[in-house]
Amino acid sequence: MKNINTIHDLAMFGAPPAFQNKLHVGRPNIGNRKNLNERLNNILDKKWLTNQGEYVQQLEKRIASYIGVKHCICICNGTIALEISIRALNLTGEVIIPSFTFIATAHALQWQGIKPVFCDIHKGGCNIDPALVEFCITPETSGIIGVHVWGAPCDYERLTAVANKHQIKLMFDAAHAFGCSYHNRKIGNHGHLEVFSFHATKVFNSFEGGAIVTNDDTLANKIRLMKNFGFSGHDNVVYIGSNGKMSEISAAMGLTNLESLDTFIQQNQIRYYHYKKLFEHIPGFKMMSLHEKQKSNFHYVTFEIDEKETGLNRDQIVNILHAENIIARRYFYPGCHRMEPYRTLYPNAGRLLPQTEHICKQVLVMPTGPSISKNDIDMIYKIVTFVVKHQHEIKLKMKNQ
Ligand code: T4K
Repeated sequence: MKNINTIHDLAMFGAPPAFQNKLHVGRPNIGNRKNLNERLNNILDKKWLTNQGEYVQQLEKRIASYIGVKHCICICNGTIALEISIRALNLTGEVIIPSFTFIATAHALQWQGIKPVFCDIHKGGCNIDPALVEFCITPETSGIIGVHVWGAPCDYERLTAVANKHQIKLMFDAAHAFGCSYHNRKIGNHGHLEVFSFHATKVFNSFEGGAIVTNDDTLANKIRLMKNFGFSGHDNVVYIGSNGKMSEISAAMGLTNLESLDTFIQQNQIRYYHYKKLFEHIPGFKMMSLHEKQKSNFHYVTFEIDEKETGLNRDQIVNILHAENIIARRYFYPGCHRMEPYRTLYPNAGRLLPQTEHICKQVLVMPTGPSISKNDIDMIYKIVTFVVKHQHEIKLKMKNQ
């Protein structure tokens, strides 16, 4: 399909005007600037920029208390946090993960010579299916990494049962799930450990950043050493390690944003329900539902597009929205198994991933967060309604180009 010049074409059909400025998924949330600037000045005055400084220590304590977990170790980003976690748990051979995740989950394994074994997700959601995990286990399997996609909790109970039965490790990529809860307990308390991303695009950001949280004292000590080259005091290296340290500037941003996190989540929630109220009237735009036992951070507004009803497929809709300056995203298209090096290494992986293949073609993530107003959402709704209503003319126009 060719990209149509949709601004021009939709306008010809009498569509509402396109947005003047681009509306993005993932605009950063920024807390109180005065507090941030004070902290930045303090860093510069004290000339202590990194290496487990005062702000990193404060942030670790506050996050641990917010989550209700014993240990929080701040790391320079979520990907390095995954890599260090994988090492700290001694994962080797094969590790089972979903393919429907950001590529970092798979790379963190492959980068260390461990084979990611892609498992399908369950119907009606986007998380790894515990029933299928069992079929992926071989004598080489050392662990499972569940991913709480869109902040929706994995099926902790069943994954724990599988991991215990086969005596393998269980950890979670909780990159999307900061501030989310399951059964009134904050995500971050399950498996051997859980990993957050504090990237700029996340509900809670520290510019770049991440954290590993765990209730296991021994593991926490090991991770602390590993993120600092394995140093235990001056001149004494006790493990192979890396440099996973968070800088003071990131921690200053983290502390500032933590003070506003409840507000960010409330603002997300208002937008989430505004989308829901409007879009439930649009055929073929099914909003991904929340788990009944879940408290969400409402950071992602995701739809499953049913082409039979919209008349246009997801990619056609994304092209049209982009031309209208609505920069919706296709996370996690085309699925890790269809990206390098995995598509070359495992060319047949898709045969075992029917639900992943299906969802990868249907998901659409809409712009949201405090930088998107309710009026913006009203306009997005009008444009989408228009597109669905005029699907036949638009399709004809596309065919003739
Ligand atoms: N596991 C999972 C499940 C993850 O989703 C991620 C990261 C990780 C692990 C790894 O954690 P980190 O190592 O990243 O801490 C973005 C993020 O870069 C990535 O962190 C995130 N997942 C992924 C889901 O989304 P892209 O390729 O979409 O980034 P990009 O540059 O296209 O930005 C997205 C949108 O955000 C843009 O349309 C504009 C907006 N934006 C972005 C930045 C960086 C801004 O407005 N300002 C900004 O500063 O990956």
